[in-house]
Amino acid sequence: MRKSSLSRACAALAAVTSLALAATACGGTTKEDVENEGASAATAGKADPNAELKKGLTVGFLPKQVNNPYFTSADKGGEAALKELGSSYKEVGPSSATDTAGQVSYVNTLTQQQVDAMAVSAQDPGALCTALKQAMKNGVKVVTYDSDTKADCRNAFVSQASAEDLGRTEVQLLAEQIGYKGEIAILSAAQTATNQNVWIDFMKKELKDPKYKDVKLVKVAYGDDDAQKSFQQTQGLLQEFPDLKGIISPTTVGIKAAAQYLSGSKYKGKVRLTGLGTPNDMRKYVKNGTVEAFELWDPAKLGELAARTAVALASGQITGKEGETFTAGGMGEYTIGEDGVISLGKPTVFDAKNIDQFNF
Ligand code: RAM
Repeated sequence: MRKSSLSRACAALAAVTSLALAATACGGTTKEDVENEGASAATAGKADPNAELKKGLTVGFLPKQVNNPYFTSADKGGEAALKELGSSYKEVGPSSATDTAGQVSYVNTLTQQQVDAMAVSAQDPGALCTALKQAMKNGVKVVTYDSDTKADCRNAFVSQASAEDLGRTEVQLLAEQIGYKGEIAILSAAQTATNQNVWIDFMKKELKDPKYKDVKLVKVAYGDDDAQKSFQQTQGLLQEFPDLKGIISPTTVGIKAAAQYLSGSKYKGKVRLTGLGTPNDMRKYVKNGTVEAFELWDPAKLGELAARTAVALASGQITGKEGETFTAGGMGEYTIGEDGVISLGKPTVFDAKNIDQFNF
């Protein structure tokens, strides 16, 4: 789908003014029309697997949070891939992982700037929908990566790994370490975060297995991907539940802050900690005995796949429909799954034996 200069102007207008005003100037489109049409825009057109990859595109990355090292690595992976493909990269985004209004205005800004595609990690599943649908309606391809929105609010979601695998394996890792007995807690990111909430649902499902009958989940705390808040929440968990045996923190910011707290406390090595962290953040806590094992995928590969997906969409090779396939450069061939989900692969479990082989 090509952008007409009128639709580009309208997108710009919608982005800088209220939607209602833009709607009047652009032929009476209402907010509801945008919401309804977004769904068809998400799957419009036919894929041409032989289409050449376009060059000279601009892809905007909008992470949950710009000052988070996890997203710095992810977005650098996207930037390198775009450079290799002859396209341009830009990054915008809020500094807090709980600034959904900020994310909405960044989506509008990217639409207004007429990028060809955007890669977004959503802080909240629903909050960005109207803005993302407006973007798609104006011919901007929308890829979510890391944290999804609703399926009809984007063209495709590049997922780090199966959400079910991630949720279940984190419980398995912790249960083994505490001998399948005792109280556990979860230290999550923002309360609205799509990715963490899906993983936590699978953790709860895993805990229903009779083998965990002596394991009790006592609380889910939220550190908002803020180092200080996550540190304080860990401290609070130990105060509230002095018998706590373990914590799962499915966020790179949370697990690092929890490890920092535990390693300087009397709980070091006694209260077990696992979850999702980067090897570079966690190395010292594995070496000093605070953490035994945790997991993650390579964030740079996730960013690279998001960029390659964005370019394949903008080139018409794929539309985001289940069953379509495309070659993501050196990463090989990917097939789009149910609901437009593309899965990067399996996460890696890090422990004292292998952690020094990784540098991210
Ligand atoms: C934090 C963010 C991100 C998540 C990782 C594991 O950096 O919450 O969304 O995927 O942790």
